[in-house]
Amino acid sequence: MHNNRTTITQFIIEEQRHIEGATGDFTSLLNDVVTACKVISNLVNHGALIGVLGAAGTENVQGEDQKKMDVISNDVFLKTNEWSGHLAAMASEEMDEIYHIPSQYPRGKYLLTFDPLDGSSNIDVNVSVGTIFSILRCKGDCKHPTAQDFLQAGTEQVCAGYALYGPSTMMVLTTGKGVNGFTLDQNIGEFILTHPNMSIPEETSEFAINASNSRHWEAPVKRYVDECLAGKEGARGRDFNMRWVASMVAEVHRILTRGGVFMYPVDEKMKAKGGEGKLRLMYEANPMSFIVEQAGGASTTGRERIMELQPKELHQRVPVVLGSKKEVELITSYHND
Ligand code: AHM
Ligand code: MG
Repeated sequence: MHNNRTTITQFIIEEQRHIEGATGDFTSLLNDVVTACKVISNLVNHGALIGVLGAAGTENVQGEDQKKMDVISNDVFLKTNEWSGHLAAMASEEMDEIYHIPSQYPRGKYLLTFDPLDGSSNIDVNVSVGTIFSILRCKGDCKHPTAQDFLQAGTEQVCAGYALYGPSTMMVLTTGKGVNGFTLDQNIGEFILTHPNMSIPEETSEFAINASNSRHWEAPVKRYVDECLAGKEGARGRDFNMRWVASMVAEVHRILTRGGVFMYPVDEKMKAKGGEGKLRLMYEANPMSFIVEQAGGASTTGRERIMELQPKELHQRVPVVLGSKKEVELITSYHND
């Protein structure tokens, strides 16, 4: 039974064989990203036993308190990926500026962006967290990259993926040819293909939104949620279920598994402060949109397709509505009414 299992390495190499002119650089880069996620998975698993829970006592560029594991996982990602020669630079939710590859290592043609520990408010309560990453091509001067080189629309992504540190550790990936899920076999230290060709059902009766913000919501969001809550007796004519894990990776994984819609919209409170949303375009919204679209779902800001946005700055935030296609289209139509 164990002989015909496909490891993630085998899967990536076999995919590469179909790409004319592929040098193996991308395959090797992706392998390092996988290794970084395995290291983070191991740290998260050991938690309090190795003293990695709790606050770091620092803030990130957005003024959010960092957890110890935010800082540690960021470092794991940098150290695991800086030496290979495949990257021109990296950018992370947890770092103010882009990370230049140290001078002792060669520089390559790819850019890596990541949220090393998404949903980290969950880490101390032992609820699922994850890592989100995206790979872009460096189109400028790869020897001297700047933040500007990262400002590419989501449609330019070469690869996006996430690792989910839940009851089991999973890796879900797309390179633009569908979405595949792998489960970490802890005994052999390899991700095994367990969820080939993941696809999101078009329709759903499950939504996810942080309802504690409801008094600040814009009218279209209120309308959608009210109609869901009205259930069978309301405009939708059926009952809806609600979930909120506060861990985008876990929410997207649920949607890839059984459908649903996830929203972190812009609201009046954010707008009053000049804000445009909570989630970050480069580290969260774009990679997740790529995955969701590749699985047959849709992803918008409520108004426009996220993947087509031209990023203005590295740490830009955007409203996010993603998941089952028909529901996302409905919510988007309410905004554009
Ligand atoms: P983080 O990257 O700092 O962990 O924040 C992003 C997270 C998402 O995973 C999640 O969807 C959202 O923030 C939860 O926000 P809230 O605490 O407002 O419910
Ligand atoms: Mg995050």
